[in-house]
Amino acid sequence: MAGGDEWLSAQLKGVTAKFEEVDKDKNGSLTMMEVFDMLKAAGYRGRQSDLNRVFFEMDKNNDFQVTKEEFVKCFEKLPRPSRREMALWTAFKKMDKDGSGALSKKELMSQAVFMDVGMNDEEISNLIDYVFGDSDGQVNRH
Ligand SMILES: [Ca+2]
Ligand SMILES: [Ca+2]
Repeated sequence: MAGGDEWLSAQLKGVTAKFEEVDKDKNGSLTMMEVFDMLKAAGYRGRQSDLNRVFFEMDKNNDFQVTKEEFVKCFEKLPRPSRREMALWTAFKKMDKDGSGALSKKELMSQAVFMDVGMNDEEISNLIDYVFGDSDGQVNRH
């Protein structure tokens, strides 16, 4: 599937789940429902058809189960900026406790500098702009 990996990386932006946490019934593989729950818990608001597609992109051998191997492979493919983006999303979700979906960029940066992402303030600022879009200093969840 051409461009599938890039598309998948974009869909999984903000997902930081561990396989063991996603595998709710601890049977060593993920069902479609378990994958959907993971995405929704991460704030994913895609259409059902996109959720389906995420699952099948992860399920490489099409047996309707995502094994740990398939899961890990999928996340290993995420390029490094996506991992940084994920760290930002995690910080964003932590701070946005009231679920308003908006934080000031300054607030987000004050949180971000405490994270071990190996970036200076300017890089973090640029990344925030890249991930969330710069809208007059307010950061809004998509
Ligand atoms: Ca399971
Ligand atoms: Ca599979």
